[in-house]
Amino acid sequence: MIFPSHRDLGAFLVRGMKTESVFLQYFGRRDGPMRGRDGNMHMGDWKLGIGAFVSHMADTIPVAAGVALAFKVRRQENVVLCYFGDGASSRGDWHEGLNIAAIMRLPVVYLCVNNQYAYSTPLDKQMAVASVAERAAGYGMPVESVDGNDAMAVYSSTQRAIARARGGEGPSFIECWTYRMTGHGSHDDASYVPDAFFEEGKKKDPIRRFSELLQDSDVISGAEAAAMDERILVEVEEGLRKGEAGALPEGPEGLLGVYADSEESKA
Ligand SMILES: Cc1ncc(C[n+]2csc(CCOP(=O)(O)OP(=O)(O)O)c2C)c(N)n1
Repeated sequence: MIFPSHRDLGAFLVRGMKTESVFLQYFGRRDGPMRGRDGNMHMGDWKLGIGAFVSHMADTIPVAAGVALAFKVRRQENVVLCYFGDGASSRGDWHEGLNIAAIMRLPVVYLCVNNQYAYSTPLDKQMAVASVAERAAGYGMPVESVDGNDAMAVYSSTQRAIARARGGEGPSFIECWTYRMTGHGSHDDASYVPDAFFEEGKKKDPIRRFSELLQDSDVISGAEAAAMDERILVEVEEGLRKGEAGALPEGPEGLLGVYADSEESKA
């Protein structure tokens, strides 16, 4: 089960969410994953094993521990993979969640997307230690720091952490160092970020690097990579069209599932 956050669109897609569902969600349409009742990125799909987050901050950290506890009590082999940003690690619920997961040796992998800014706050202005991993290590779990722009490094580290969780060794923490290549959102011109940061990030572009790796190791050819880019563009255009064409929820539908006694929760 995964609990992605607002920078983890790739995780939603890999887990099986359709591109068109993402657009339906962004446009607040009734056929989107949250049926037009929640913010653009606040989406999940229980059937796909994707938990929705309440805020961008650390609220899913203890929830992930709770789901992992359920897996453990039921003796299921499942593992929870929980994503968050560096800024989330400055919130109280982050610390409480990691602590309980460590004490109870729960099968959860905490994955920090450390893009070195929390909104406009650089790392050294939100923590007196040099990394989020140092915070996690203090709760007594194995930590790994990886180049978050190296797909294979992230994959290997995650596989090791999942194996530990399945083997009953409890939670792990992975810090993926990366770059946020824009402002926090479209309203933010990122004028507080030095140019050198973006230049460094550009050199380490994870998509280009992974594509080159696949081509250099003869997994795909240059022509196949180009065809894949084309296919993705078509899929995005189609998703956008379907998203825009979707119907909005009718007034009363907006309340379905919101309260415990609503029709949807009874069903
Ligand atoms: C409870 C709550 N507090 C504040 C916000 C506003 N907010 C959204 S994202 C964010 C910063 C997140 O920082 P980080 O976890 O580092 O992720 P980033 O967006 O930098 O990748 C803040 C303060 C919020 N959405 N919810």
